[in-house]
Amino acid sequence: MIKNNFNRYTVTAALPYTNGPVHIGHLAGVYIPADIYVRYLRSKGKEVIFICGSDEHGVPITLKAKKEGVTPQEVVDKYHRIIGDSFRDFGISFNIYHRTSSKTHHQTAAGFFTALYEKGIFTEEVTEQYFDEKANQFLADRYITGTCPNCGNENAYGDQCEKCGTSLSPTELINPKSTLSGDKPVLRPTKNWFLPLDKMQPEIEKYIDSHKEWRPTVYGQCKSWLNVGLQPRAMTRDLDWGVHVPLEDAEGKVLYVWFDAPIGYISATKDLFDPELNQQQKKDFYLNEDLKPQGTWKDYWQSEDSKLVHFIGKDNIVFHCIIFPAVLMAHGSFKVADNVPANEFLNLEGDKISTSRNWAVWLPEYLKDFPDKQDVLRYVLTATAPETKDNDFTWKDFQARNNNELVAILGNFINRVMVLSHKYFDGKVEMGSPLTQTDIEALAAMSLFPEKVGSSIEQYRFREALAEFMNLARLGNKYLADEEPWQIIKSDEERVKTILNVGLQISANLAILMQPFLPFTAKKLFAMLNMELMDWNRAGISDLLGNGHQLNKAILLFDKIEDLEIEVQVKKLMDIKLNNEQENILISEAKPDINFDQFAAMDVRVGTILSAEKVAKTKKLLKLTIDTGLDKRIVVSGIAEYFDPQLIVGKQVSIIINLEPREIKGIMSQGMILMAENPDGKLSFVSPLDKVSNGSVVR
Ligand code: B3M
Ligand code: ZN
Repeated sequence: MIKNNFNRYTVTAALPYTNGPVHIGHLAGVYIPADIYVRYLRSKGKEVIFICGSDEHGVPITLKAKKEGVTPQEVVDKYHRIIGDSFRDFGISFNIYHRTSSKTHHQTAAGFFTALYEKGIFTEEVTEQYFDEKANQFLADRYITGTCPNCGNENAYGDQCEKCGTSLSPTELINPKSTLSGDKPVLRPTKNWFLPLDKMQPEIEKYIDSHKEWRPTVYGQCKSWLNVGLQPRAMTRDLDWGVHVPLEDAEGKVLYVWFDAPIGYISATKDLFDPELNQQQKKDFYLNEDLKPQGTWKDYWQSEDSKLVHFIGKDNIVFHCIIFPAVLMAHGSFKVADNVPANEFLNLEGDKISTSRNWAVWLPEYLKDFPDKQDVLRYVLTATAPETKDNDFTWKDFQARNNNELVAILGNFINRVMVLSHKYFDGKVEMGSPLTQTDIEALAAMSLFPEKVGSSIEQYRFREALAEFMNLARLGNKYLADEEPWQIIKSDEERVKTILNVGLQISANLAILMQPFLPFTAKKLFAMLNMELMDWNRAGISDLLGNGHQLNKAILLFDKIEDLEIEVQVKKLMDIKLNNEQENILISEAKPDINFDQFAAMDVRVGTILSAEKVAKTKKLLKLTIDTGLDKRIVVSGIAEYFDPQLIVGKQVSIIINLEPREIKGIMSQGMILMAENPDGKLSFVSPLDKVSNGSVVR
């Protein structure tokens, strides 16, 4: 189990940008693994603080404000609440969910900058930065995109390429473009303060090299950047939204969001331990007063006997493993992370989750459609977590895991033990005939699970830990199926008492071990077993429920999810995909205006296709015979790729009959069929909805 000399734990989860709700990718990538880890440590009786909050600065916020026509403060106030509520609703058990627009954070982040400035850490440089003349502002971070010099991704941002994770400066982008005006920006001189990561490389390298136990994806990415060589990075920006640079000659400049945001973990910890926090602040920061951490904020950030773990997504590795540690090392009074178990990305139905394309399962919407099924989502997102590679969430798999694992294995076992205990012994825990060898082996096997599950959690292998947990439920099911109490109740009641006793002890152990993964279900199970919540250290014991213990009523812990519920979700996503395709399609520009006479000169009639055949040696042409109501004529039309000649005979079409005849492939064509061309190139006939006479005038 936990073999180390840490007395307390500081666990942080990446601060989500408050530019939109959180979705299943956030939960899978960061917040569920972090919550499992923290709940486990608390269950082990460890001193833990779980820190998070809203990342309220940076260009994502100001872009959203511009898009919604509101102020950045209004954006962050709106989404801080939405996100904080979602985390609460899904049982993400932060001690505090803080926010970087808070006074404490501005003071703390500015204080960090001043401390480094006064130590002469920063280099002050006037450099050429990209400027958008139309928008009249400098272009930092997500205000500018271009091609990543490292991997060729054409949508890299001015500070980072999300595809390969590399940290960038705008001037490193190839073919830079302003995201405000779309124009090619110009270069203008401006002063900023740089963190000399190049000079700090030896110290940073020593730190990274001391953590070969980190996930290979994390350690490997850090080493690849170190091998390329770290570059100085500007820690200030020419922006107006953020923490103002606390210097005289820094008008109109704020701290780089990735300088200030990780310091948000420290600001949040300060407020967590601030006894002067008022009710409004406690509410705004989602302060969990049921959790009463001991000590002071410094115990968690400035003493080596506290373990610091950052839970993040892979696109945040450079900031948490290189830049933030460099800032902390430069400051000198803070410890740096002991581990950074970054997850890869979760895709949705085979496509990358995207806020801008609304390609996501948003948490508020999930809860509306699946109220009281938070644990089902927690279970599925843990079982399919992208711990070592990107993974895919599908609604079919969601339904399958609920029905075939939670209902059929875990729920079924507990329900059978509970129902039989009530049916045969009025819900009392009884001990009948002595334990058999099989019973002893089952209980012995059960006693190994706390270590098996716990050890995987401590190594940040949460998928494996959950699978081990489910193996205990499988063990219970097998034990019951082998012992068949329902078969022998008439012949050997004393034996059945013992069998159900063993089954109940396994159920009680499942309740303890499920707490980190399925906190809502654990609560229901403890209530059903009429047990108080128990810590991990009680797990493995085979008499958690003493003889005579009275169980409460049996309730179903999980229920089946029907096909229709899933079809609704899949249809919702397909509609989003279709809508995106429609939006992305470039509708051709309108032609110049004409006057009425020009329009009236065209003579368009309804006609019927009498015959159709392919024109020899062509791919696209059909030779049609059309009854125009005035005559029967030949028209050659470029629709062969879209229509089978046999299937369009008898179809009514709109035809221009006074178009000058043209010879096409040796055939005299007398007119033109009107077709609607979808932006994706697909053709459709322009026909009257109802059957009309041939020769009817289209006006
Ligand atoms: N706001 C999350 C992101 O990159 C970023 C994390 C900050 S953690 C200090 O989406
Ligand atoms: Zn890249």
